[in-house]
Amino acid sequence: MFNSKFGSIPKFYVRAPGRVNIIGEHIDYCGYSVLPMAVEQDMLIAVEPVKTQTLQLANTNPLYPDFSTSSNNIQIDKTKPLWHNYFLCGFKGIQEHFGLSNLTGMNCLVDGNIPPSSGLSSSSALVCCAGLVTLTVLGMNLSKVELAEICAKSERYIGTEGGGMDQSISFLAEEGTAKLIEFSPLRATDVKLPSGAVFVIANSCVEMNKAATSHFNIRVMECRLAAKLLAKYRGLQWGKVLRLEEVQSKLGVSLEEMLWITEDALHPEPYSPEEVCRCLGISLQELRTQILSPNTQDVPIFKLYQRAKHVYSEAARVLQFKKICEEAPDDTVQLLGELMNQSHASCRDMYECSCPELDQLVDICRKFGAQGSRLTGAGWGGCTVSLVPADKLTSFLANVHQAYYQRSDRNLTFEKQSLFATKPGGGALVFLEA
Ligand code: ADP
Ligand code: NG1
Repeated sequence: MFNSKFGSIPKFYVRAPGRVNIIGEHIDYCGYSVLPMAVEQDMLIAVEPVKTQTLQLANTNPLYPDFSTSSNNIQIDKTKPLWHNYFLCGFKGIQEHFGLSNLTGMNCLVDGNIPPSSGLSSSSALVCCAGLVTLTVLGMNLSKVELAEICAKSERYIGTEGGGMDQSISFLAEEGTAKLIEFSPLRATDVKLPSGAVFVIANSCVEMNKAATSHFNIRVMECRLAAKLLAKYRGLQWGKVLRLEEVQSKLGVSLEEMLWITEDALHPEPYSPEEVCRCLGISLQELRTQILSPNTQDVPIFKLYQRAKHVYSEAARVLQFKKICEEAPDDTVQLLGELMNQSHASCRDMYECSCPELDQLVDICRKFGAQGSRLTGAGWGGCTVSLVPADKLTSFLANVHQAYYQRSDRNLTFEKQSLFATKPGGGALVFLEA
């Protein structure tokens, strides 16, 4: 296909994987650690550097049209998350890191098999893959941590205010182990998953593109406002506080204490923008221009109590999950499953990032033998991850297939990528011709 598109052959190939987040949802952008693993599915790009300053992109999937631009005038349209814009995020991130305004051109053919908009990070895999392609064309070197940080920052050019989980695991993943990803400074620690059980991904087949809606950024902004109100309540300099984790570290208290402080400082009724302004002593204009993102300026209510409660409790569950994996008691699988179930309940009730199909799929997975099941990734659609005892795997897959995917009222086209067991996969790689 490369040959028929560009009339030449690729000089090298780059792959970057998607991921499944086992536990720790919507807390990376609040500064808290998360526990993902890379999946086998990935983005693969065939590349030929060229002497002209033209960047030509093609895709093996006809859903994604060809695109061409000058490599020294990269424009990323935040209002339309077209596929090539994700490539441009990675490209621009590396270009800016090295302070280059003129880059050589390249021909690229992209091939991806991560289900899009399903919580398995197809977008970040594309951004990371494009970043590594650009680095390789330039003949420069960066550490995996630097690459992950650059790509996390540059994916925000698409308009979403994500944390760094997806880009970090795409670069730092290693086959056979999940990772605890910690931020500021970014680091990844192996987490040995229990033997005797497998993680199964099931796609609800409801797609949710983060950049095309404001759901995701509203949550980021609610957490930001909650952090500011909590900081102000406890007499901290709240102006520069952006993340809930900063409040905890500045106060030097435990996550459990942060839950009590949230109870005291915030009320469960939604906050209007006017009330937020009164609490912080700022004008509506300041709230809009100095705190909120462009696509959240007209949000009528903010649920600060619920979001903060989710974040602090989910951050604690991640640490408990890791501890149980390390200590490996006899009932490890049951204990991990309970934490996953609690995580789903908190995502559904406090963070409101589930949807009826995901809730139903989680129930079906539990009914047919999962010790724990939860939505994974941003939510509002996409996939669930379930912890299933290995001896129940075959019957689990058959029963879930029948109960969720074969219902005539659902009209789903079931594909192999919709329901599968997964193991921790390796991170991004460059394949050079010998
Ligand atoms: P995810 O949770 O998978 O990261 P997003 O909604 O953030 O979902 O991003 C999905 C977008 O990523 C798609 O709309 C598309 O623009 C891009 N994308 C995903 N897979 C591919 C692919 N194989 N080729 C090109 N672009 C892709
Ligand atoms: P996905 O599942 O790729 O939409 C998003 C964010 C993550 C994280 C999760 C929720 C991006 C690129 N990714 O992931 O950083 O916040 O949601 O845990 O914004």
